[in-house]
Amino acid sequence: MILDHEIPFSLMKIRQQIQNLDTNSAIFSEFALKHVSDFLDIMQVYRGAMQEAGTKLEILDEEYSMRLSHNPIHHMERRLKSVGSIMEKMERRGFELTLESLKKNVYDIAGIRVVCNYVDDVYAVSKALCDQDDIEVALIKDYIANPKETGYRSLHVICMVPVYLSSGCVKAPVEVQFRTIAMDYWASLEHKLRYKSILPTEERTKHSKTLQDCAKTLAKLEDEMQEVQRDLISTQKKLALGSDSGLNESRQTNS
Ligand code: 0O2
Repeated sequence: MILDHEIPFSLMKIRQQIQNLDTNSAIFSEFALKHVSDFLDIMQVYRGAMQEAGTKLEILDEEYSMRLSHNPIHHMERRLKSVGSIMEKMERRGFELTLESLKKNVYDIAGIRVVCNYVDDVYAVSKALCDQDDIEVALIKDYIANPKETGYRSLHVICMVPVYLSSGCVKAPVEVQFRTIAMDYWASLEHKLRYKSILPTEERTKHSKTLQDCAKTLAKLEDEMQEVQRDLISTQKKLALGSDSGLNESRQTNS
C-alpha cells in the first residue's frame, strides 16, 4: 500500500507556497518566484523517479509474498518536498542559490518512506532495490547500525532513478528511508516533540531523554522478535524443501 502525501502540483499551488514562504531573506522567495515554471519541470521529473522507485518496491514486495508467504513491506509513504522546505534547506545549508546547485545539493526532494515489518526486511528489500541494474546508489546512511544522538534509527538510501521523458532518459535522486514499524512510530512521536510541540523547554528535554531510552528498548525488543521471525521463516523454508523432495521421491517411485 502506498500513501501519497499531498503533492503541490500546479503553477498556482507552487506560486501560493512561495508567497507564503517564511524565509529570513527575501532573496529566496524572489529566486523561487522567478523560477516557478522551472520548479514545476524539476518536480515533474522527481515525481516520475519517485513513482518508478515505488513501483519497483511494490514488485519486490509481491515477489517476496509469493515466494515466502511474507510481505516484507508493511506500507509506503511518498512525498515531494514543498518549495518552502527546499528553500529553507538551501538557506540553512548555505547552498548557492541556482537551479544547478539545487539539483546537485538537495537530494531529498522526492522521498519514499518504506515501513517494513522486521529489520531483516529492511536490509533485504533495500539490497534488492540497490542491486537493480538501472539504479545507481549515490549515498547510504545507516542510522540503524549507527543511531543518531536523538535515538533515531532508519536506513537512508539516495538512489538515482531513470525517468523516460519524450526527450530521452534522465536520472533523478530519490531519498528512500527504510525503517521498521517500531522505528516509524518512534520517529513520528519524536518529530512531533521536536517540531510541533508547544511544551516548555524543560519538559521537552525530559521527553527527549525518555525517547532516547525508548529507542534503545525498542531496538532490543526488535532484536528478540526478529529471532522468532527468523526461526519461523527458516522452518517454513525447510518444510517447503522437504515437501518438494517428497514430491520428487514419489514422482520417481511412480515412474
Ligand atoms: P521530512 O519532511 O521528513 O523530509 P537535513 O535534511 O538537512 O536535516 P540530511 O543530512 O540531508 O540533513 O538528512 P538526514 O539527517 O540524513 O535525514 C533527514 C531526514 O531524516 C529528515 O527529514 C527526517 O525525515 C529524518 N530524520 C533524521 N534525523 C531524525 C531525527 O533525529 N528524528 C526524526 N524524527 N527524524 C529524523 P526532514 O528534512 O527533517 O523532513
